[in-house]
Amino acid sequence: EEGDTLATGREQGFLQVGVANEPPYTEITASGEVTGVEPDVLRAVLKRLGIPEIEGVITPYDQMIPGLKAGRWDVVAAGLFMKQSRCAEVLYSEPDIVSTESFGVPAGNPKNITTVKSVLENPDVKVAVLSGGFEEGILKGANVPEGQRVTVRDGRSGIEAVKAGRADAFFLPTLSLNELVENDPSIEVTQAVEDAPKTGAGAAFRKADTTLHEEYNKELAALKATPEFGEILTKWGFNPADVEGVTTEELCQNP
Ligand code: 6CS
Repeated sequence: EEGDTLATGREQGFLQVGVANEPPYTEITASGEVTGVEPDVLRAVLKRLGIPEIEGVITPYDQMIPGLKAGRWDVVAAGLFMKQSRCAEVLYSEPDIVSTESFGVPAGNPKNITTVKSVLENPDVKVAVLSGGFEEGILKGANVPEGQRVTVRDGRSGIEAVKAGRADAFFLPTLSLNELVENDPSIEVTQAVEDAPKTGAGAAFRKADTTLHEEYNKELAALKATPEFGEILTKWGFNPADVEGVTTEELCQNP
């Protein structure tokens, strides 16, 4: 079975992909279509590899790598941001997006939460994060005490935690927060957090899938050279220039 996922995908005509439902990174439409910037880039690259379809499996961020390793899906395309511990467990493609983090806070930002440092400096502040998410890792890495962290299961629950006063802020990617509070003037989204690491992602494969990984990177590079790549990113609100020149090697150094 080692490294045969590319062959299997070509035979069956699809791969199973671990996704969240967190627009604009991932979005499952009412009709069940798997979309969002990451599945759309994945689909475009897999087409070039002779795999016409993808089948999405929705899963929390903390289950994406365990499920990939256990064979519950063949690839993760969810904006699973690269960092040392994750890079040690999967084979990441070259990055297809680079983005930013923000805090979702009550309008007016009464506790003035703008940076990780501002959370550390105010022990009264509680911040909601997704369980096992990149943002939880940032807070842990900065030694933000456990009592200042509130774990939530998805984007909706994070916003609810802030609205109910169980948390003073929700730490999540800027674009995800923007989507969540689009029609909700009671929550505002801060500027990009300056002291957060660079949030870049690509497709994540099993370590044994070296052929798929290699072929994927070739076709991703080819796709990046066409207008289609920029069109996919801008459609979802990402700037294609942000990923230019950024490498997996660099992003995998994130703590
Ligand atoms: O990589 C992660 O864990 C994070 N990625 C996204 C796109 N949203 C939240 C999650 O924590």
